[in-house]
Amino acid sequence: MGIQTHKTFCRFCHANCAMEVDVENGRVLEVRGDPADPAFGGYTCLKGRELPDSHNAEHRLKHSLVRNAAGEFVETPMDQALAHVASELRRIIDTYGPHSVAVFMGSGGFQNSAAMAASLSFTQGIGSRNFYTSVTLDQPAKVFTTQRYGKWMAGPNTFSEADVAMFIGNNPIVSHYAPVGGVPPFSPSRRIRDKKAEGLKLIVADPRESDVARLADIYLPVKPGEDPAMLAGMLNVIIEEGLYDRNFVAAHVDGFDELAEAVKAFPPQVAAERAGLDKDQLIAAARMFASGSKGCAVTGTGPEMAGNGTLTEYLVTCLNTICARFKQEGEKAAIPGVFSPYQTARRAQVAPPVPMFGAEGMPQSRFRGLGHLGWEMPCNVLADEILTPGEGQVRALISVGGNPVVGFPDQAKMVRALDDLELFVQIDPWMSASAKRASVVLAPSQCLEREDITNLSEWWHEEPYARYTEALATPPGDVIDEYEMFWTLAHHLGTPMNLMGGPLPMDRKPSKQEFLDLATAGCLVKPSQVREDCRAAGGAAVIYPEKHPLVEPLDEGEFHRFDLAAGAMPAELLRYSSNAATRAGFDFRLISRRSKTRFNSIGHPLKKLQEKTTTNPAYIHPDDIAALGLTEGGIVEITSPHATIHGVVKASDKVRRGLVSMAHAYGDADASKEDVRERGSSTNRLTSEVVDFDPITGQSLQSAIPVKLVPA
Ligand SMILES: Nc1nc2c(c(=O)[nH]1)N[C@H]1C(S)=C(S)[C@@H](COP(=O)(O)OP(=O)(O)OC[C@H]3O[C@@H](n4cnc5c(=O)[nH]c(N)nc54)[C@H](O)[C@@H]3O)O[C@H]1N2
Ligand SMILES: Nc1nc2c(c(=O)[nH]1)N[C@H]1C(S)=C(S)[C@@H](COP(=O)(O)OP(=O)(O)OC[C@H]3O[C@@H](n4cnc5c(=O)[nH]c(N)nc54)[C@H](O)[C@@H]3O)O[C@H]1N2
Ligand code: SF4
Ligand SMILES: [Mo]
Repeated sequence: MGIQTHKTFCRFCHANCAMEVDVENGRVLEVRGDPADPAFGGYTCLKGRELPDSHNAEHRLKHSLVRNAAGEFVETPMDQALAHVASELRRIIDTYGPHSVAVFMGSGGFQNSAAMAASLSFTQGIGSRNFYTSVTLDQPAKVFTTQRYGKWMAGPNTFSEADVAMFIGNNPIVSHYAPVGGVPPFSPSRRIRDKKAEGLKLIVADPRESDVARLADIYLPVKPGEDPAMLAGMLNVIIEEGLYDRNFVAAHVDGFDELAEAVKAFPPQVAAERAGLDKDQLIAAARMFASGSKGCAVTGTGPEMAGNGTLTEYLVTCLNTICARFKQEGEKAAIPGVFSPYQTARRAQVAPPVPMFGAEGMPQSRFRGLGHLGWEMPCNVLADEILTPGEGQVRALISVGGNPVVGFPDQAKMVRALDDLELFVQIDPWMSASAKRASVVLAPSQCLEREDITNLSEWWHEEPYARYTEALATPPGDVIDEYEMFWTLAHHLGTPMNLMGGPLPMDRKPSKQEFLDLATAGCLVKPSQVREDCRAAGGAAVIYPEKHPLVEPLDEGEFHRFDLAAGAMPAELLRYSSNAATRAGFDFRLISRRSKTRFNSIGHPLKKLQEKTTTNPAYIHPDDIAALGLTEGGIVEITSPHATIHGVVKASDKVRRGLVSMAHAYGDADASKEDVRERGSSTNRLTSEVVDFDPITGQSLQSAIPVKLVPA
């Protein structure tokens, strides 16, 4: 057959970079960026370029594994493994009721365009409230805040039209992640440089001088966890100096006076001191942000995980709201979202409120007053739901592309919980830290062996850009797509799967195209149509300019306003102002960062990525290294009030003093000082979701963790 070249897109991460792939006899030979793609222009990163190794690796799981009576894994044909899982689920549901089955979709699951709809509809179909995703380990406050304090139906200003931008604990050059309004992940560094050449003013707040901080006009080295002081100080300046949009506030915003009163507790001197900043820099940042005409403040994971995530997100919402950083009538809607089923028009007004955590009638967990966020339970109750006897105790868990052993807070407790389950099914192409503890490991196909659409990445595309890729490589062994696994389980159990467009057929397995059409019903262009159009374009992306929704005028009959004084806000700011976050004896803070060579725990088995690093170094300021008697390349013992881990010391003058900056999702439950160079360690061993957590979302402290450091 010879070598064939196809156009497709990467699914190692959510960015979905446009790629060309060379395939011979169904085997992936090489991938490279597609220079002809209008959004990506040939851009890829070193993780995506390892897709061939990922698909072809010898030790990839090509068959499913089921534990026998002696506790050993036995290679089992997929249909038998699924029948076994279904019969175990039936027994558990019959014994304990439907809530005893939990499903967790992690970041490896999100990369399959059908897995979210499949796993959610499966869980709802069996009648369980216990559906979890990594969104609640990640940035639940963003979801909560936009719904609670007001969501502009037409969307925010986009990065391409901005003349000012502020990135708070977000490093898109490495993470390829930003909320809408931040920089899209298509060649992010070049995009920021180009915008700066056009005059963009960039403010970055991060306790370490991150990759993106090096491009900033104003860099604010904020103390971890003290973003609320910095933001309240900026709001204080903007309100005192009258730099906000008075007309917009009068027309659309309630609660402004309460906000203005609350930020009086943070005059610049007080705010700067608490946040560890220079007062004049803070004032300059406030003026720079407010003097722009378009452009948003956005946050990444850092400040959300640093203890006051909801308060931080709320203050960022206030900044964007009082400066009116939104799309206006007659403009194109911020993000067209070709595959997103939009039920509502994109109007120049605030959307009706959506019930969120704690709202009456929403499913509740048994812990800490936490309940459903949208349709999912927060991850930080899962270990307790498994370990605590009583009505609703979780006895079976299906994890699709998640890695609870390294991704969740309190590693030791999560491991106890997983080991306590009657059935733990891990859907994973690798013998990951979690797969090792499973009762059944189901081996999925990998991305180039699947059909997929770009629904995960489309919230970054300012144009109606869409793709449908064919399956281009032949799956080895006995592996199938995750949506087929959930369908087969539901088929065995006799339970329904209802998608956006109605029920899936359960008497015959639907094709992926049929599944995707139903899952996105009501979207701008159906996946089956995009598939045809992409085929006609030789597999390339298609842009549908005529489908771009325009922002419609305000509808007086459906009028809503932002409410900046709803719920716990701004009272939380006053609580924060009188509460200094100190922990006697733990004078350092461990802050999270992303590893360039891994996507969370994805990529550990790949050779070229291992050649770059096998550990997650502990980055520490050289003066702290000297003061603590540590040595570059030596091992540091890192102790929180909860536990101890080890790290390989790496000097970095980009990190503020008093900090250690480390990536998560390395190591394993049994990783130790002896193998920290080969495996790295799990920062989540240091955390506890019942000791340090956001009072509103339950988000655990996964950054700004109090620690002490000693040479090991
Ligand atoms: N301390 C601390 N903790 C954190 C964070 C932090 O910054 N600091 N970040 C949090 C965030 S933002 C997130 S999103 C979570 C992530 O937490 P999780 O989603 O639980 O963890 P991942 O490491 O992404 O798990 C990915 C799993 O998918 C598997 N996998 C790889 N390829 C495939 C595939 O093609 N198909 C399938 N089915 N599986 C595949 C991998 O082997 C791995 O087991 O961690 C959170 N935890
Ligand atoms: N290469 C790679 N890319 C990834 C991932 C990966 O593991 N590797 N993970 C993916 C996932 S799941 C997600 S959710 C996204 C996340 O995307 P981002 O949020 O952009 O993730 P980071 O690059 O860790 O950037 C977070 C920044 O917050 C800073 N920070 C830490 N604590 C604080 C604080 O208290 N305040 C402030 N202001 N800053 C703080 C850190 O120093 C860091 O620079 O990235 C995704 N992309
Ligand atoms: S940024 Fe993400 S999608 Fe793009 S090549 Fe890297 S891993 Fe793949
Ligand atoms: Mo994430």
